Amino acid sequence: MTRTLLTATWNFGKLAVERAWSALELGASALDALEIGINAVELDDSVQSVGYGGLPNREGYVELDAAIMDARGHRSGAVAALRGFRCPISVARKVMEVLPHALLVGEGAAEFAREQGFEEAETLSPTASEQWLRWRQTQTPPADVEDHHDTVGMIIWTPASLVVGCSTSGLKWKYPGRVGDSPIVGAGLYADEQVGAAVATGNGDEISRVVFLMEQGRSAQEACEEAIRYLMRKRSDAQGVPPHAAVLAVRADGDFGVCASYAKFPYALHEGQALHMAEVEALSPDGI
Ligand code: SD4
Repeated sequence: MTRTLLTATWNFGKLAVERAWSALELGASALDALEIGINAVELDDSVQSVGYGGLPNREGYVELDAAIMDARGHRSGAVAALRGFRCPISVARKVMEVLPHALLVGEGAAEFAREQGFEEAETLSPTASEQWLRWRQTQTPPADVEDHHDTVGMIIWTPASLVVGCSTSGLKWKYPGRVGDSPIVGAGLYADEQVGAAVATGNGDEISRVVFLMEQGRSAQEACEEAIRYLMRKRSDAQGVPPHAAVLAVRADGDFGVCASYAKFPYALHEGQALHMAEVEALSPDGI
């Protein structure tokens, strides 16, 4: 296979990259491989922050956000607060492919998914339901993402294609209708054929206040650091503690970058030879 790069967020990024890589080896397009990789995490009920198995909102409903972008043609599609479908990335892809719209939310997104023949299914797993019932006894305020952050975000680059996607159940116990950064093009993800692609994970209420830009001439690493530095500068609290956020980026020429506002952000990287798991340290607050 020609030079290829696949990268995905968090430890479950390994599963996404493995599945996507296998699909590419069998001749799948980058877009198909991306969907297959993300679907694997969405359907894994042990992942409590993505798809089936994700923790619900405060009323006990799982509301899923996902987005996909194909740099070629600068096309994108997204769904937010989608209930009743386990694979929101697939619905987001359909939005991109068949609608003249970029983002569908709530009941409109569900209606579209039904129309497109997606199967409705229970999205609240027994384990997530138990945890929600336990939380309901105490009703502690909706947690920050510190103990619950984990959007699956993936980028696939080949000399002929550049695609990016992400999928999440968002913050646990969130207010119904809350939408984070993930399905917002320019916040949760972005791709441009001439520039590159980026995908974020972390506290989406903070990330969505930042627009990730990879300017031509910067390395992917410099672009990631600039985005995280900007977030740390603008959104750190009075004690100087920054919001949790991390970003992966691949420039149009295949140059890779990663940066996080906190230590030990794990990600998966496959550059055509072997799959590596790695962890990045927090960006130093010096000079932000
Ligand atoms: C959100 N960014 O909905 C997502 C949550 C997340 O890792 O954890 N990302 O805010």
